[in-house]
Amino acid sequence: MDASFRSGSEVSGAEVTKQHSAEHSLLQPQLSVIVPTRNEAKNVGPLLERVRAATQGLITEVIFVDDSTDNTPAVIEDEGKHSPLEVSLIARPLERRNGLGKAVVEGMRAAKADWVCVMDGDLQHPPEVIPQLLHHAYATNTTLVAASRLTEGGGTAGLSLRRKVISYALAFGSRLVFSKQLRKITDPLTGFFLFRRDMVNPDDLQPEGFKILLEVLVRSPRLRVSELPFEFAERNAGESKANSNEAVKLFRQMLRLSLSSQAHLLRFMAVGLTGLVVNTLLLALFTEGFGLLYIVSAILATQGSSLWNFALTETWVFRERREDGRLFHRLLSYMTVNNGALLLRGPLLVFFVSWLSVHYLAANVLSLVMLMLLRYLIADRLIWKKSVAPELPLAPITGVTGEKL
Ligand SMILES: Nc1nc2c(ncn2[C@@H]2O[C@H](COP(=O)(O)OP(=O)(O)O)[C@@H](O)[C@H]2O)c(=O)[nH]1
Ligand SMILES: [Mg+2]
Repeated sequence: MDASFRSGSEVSGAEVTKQHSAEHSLLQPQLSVIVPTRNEAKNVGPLLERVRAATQGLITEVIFVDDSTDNTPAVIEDEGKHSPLEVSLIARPLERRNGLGKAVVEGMRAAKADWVCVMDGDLQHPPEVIPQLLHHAYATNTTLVAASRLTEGGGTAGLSLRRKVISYALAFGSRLVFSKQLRKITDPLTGFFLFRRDMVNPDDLQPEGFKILLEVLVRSPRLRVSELPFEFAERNAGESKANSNEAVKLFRQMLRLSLSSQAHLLRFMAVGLTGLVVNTLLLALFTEGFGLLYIVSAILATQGSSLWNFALTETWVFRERREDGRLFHRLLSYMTVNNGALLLRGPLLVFFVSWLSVHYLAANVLSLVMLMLLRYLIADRLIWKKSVAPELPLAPITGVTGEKL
């Protein structure tokens, strides 16, 4: 086969080399397989051959994202030329080597197919499972399928007892913390999964260390998720790069993920506190300075502090959700909600004090917190709501066995 070789810049700033086979170079791939590698020279050849055999009938590209210190990149270039698959190599320069998870994200940016599969390069993830994952995605109408070592039918034969215990414990811990996002997932730390490319935005992902799937699941709320058991095999050749540092990085990642899923609420509350100060100052100014009746001052002060809150909410709390041209509409909605909240506090106070016999000071705080949450929900769900692109149906693809998937 007359393989061509060229250097390109498909990924911004990346050193990407591509080996195109004559067969597939002009065709849009149907499946992108991302393989992060660090010193896997002996595994590249067998991996490519087994991926080729397993994905026959599909136009498949394999993207290696490499951080090796051995001759793995040279082997990838050489094997890539001889493989009928479209093989790309992102060889990361020393200064861009920032861990396995972020290597996978670079691969996602370069992927061209509708479906993306992430797998290890040491054959612990058997390539024969790839078509099963794809088949499962279509059969269950899900947009991410995780290959699980820990569910019934799966296995961890390739792990030492120590690694098994760690895997179970970390899986258990992360399912506890992210129970909502992980309710259908037994093995959130598996490195073997397949997903629809349009459902995951690489810009939203900042994984630390090894655990990329957890990051994908927590940061991609549009995904419909399922899993499939598989047997985690022995390493083919070479050595594991996992060490106890990874557990520390995982804890940091979990902390950041849980904080960031509350980030909007925390910012909204911080803005609310500054608004309280502005409100009090204006109230004093109108009453003492201009001699207005305190009720009139309170109404005016609320307009002032609401404008202040709006400016901060627009430019900080929900800054990434601003839609051009609807600023006035958002301002009007926000002022209406805040004035409405003011009207609601009276009846709410009466309800707590007279009906539930709550002390009036506690009732006051309670009503403030409740209205803050209500205002937050309205702001989050209605005024600055996240725009969601509609999910377009994908064309069915003809699979490895020729059957319609
Ligand atoms: N690009 C890249 N790949 C890595 C890095 N560390 C590990 N890998 C690859 O990620 C996959 C899983 O790593 P491995 O050491 O086998 O971890 P284990 O299976 O948990 O023991 C293998 O393909 C490694 O070559 C890294 O820092 N950068
Ligand atoms: Mg491994």
